[in-house]
Amino acid sequence: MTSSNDRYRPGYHFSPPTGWMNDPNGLIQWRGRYHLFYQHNPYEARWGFMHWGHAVSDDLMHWSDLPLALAPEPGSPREDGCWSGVAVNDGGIPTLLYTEVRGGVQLPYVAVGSEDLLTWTKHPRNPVIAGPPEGVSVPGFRDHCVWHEGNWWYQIIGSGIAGQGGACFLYRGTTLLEWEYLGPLCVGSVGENDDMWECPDFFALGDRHVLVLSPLPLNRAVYLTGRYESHRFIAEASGDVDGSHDFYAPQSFVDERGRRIMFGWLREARDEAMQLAAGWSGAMSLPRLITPRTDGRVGMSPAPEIEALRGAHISRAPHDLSPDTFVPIDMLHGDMLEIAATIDPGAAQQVGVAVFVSPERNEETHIVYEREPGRLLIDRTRAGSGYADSPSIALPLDHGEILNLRIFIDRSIVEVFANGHACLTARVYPTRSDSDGVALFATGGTARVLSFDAWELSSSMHR
Ligand code: DQQ
Repeated sequence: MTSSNDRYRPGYHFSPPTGWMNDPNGLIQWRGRYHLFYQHNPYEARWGFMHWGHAVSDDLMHWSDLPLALAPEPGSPREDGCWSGVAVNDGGIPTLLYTEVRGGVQLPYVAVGSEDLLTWTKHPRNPVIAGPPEGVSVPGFRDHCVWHEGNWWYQIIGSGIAGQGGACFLYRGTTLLEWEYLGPLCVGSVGENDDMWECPDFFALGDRHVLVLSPLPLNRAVYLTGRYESHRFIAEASGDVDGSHDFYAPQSFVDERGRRIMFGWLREARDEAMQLAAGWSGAMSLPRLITPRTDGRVGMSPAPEIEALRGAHISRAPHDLSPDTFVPIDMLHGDMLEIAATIDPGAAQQVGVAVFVSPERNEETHIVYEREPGRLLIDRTRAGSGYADSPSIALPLDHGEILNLRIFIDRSIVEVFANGHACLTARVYPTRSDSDGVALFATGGTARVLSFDAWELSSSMHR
């Protein structure tokens, strides 16, 4: 199989031209155009020999591949290379801050770009920080978030402190080449027994600050919200960026319109042999708008640019869903769809949408709201050939609150946005060519569908 004829290759979520992709890196809008860099092994669909891949878009949706941006030193072992980092505008000079791994040692590096962002030169003064803070035993020292405030550049680097949990170390400098250590921005556990906080992303949102983390061994993305005072972050609340392990290592940036936009890595949920045979691995989430909310949660919704991909449309008038019914939506078939539904769960214990449904229902994937315990889940136990579990996220609805779903399916991706704040993603691999139906269902009581719209979405990859 080549990478181009794989039925699981997404049509409108970005995936690498060939080989392996993981974390989004260096997200920036530069001279009007959106640039997406990413962790990339161009040689095979497996992690290693890490380069930075590069793609560009005018609208966050249609991406064109550009030449590799960063490469490991020639002859490097698999574990060495150019790991995650960010892009900043340093007084008009595009600059990357990232982790270069040499001989297994993780080092903060700077690379300076040409005006067109096509050529990157590793700075002769690298590494710009010699190593982790003195006297601290750390499991890793990698991944960067950099911002400008007053006359200073600040950056945090992901790490951990033995016996205390994950950690972000905070630095400050007048240039991007010299950094003074200020202490830990934050230390602790978000999951159980956090060891290492990967890919920290720290920003102001409304009247609070948000620290997005990818902690190990939890291995999925979470956020803390709280106060940033005297170079310390005091967490007051937490939440999931996405309920699934299939979404990891997100990074956000602010575009020229002032919108905070996040991408995350959608890793595969099929075994390595299948990824190697397919010749590609990994996709990006849709761009997510990150917004403040009055309930303390972090708001997340798909960037409206997705609507430009909409084609044929169907809708259904409001109607009841009787208990224990499964109602196929006639005329709605496909593997690249957007579905928008508002549903009053009423007396139902479960209500939801089934996608990738085969005619005899021996393959199907369910997106389910469960009243008790108040959660959204994606049941992929009969989805096809990939992992057969049911990732979930808490979604407690207040009395009378309406379930508001935006569901995006894209060949092997199900990405769900619920009620403006709960996101849940799953990779699925239906095996039958006719697993393309959509249905509504309810159990345990009657629910009412208040609105139902679906669109075919077109492909957005320029290759
Ligand atoms: N991936 C990168 C690291 C990061 C991890 C290496 C998260 O920089 O910590 O590919 O997926």
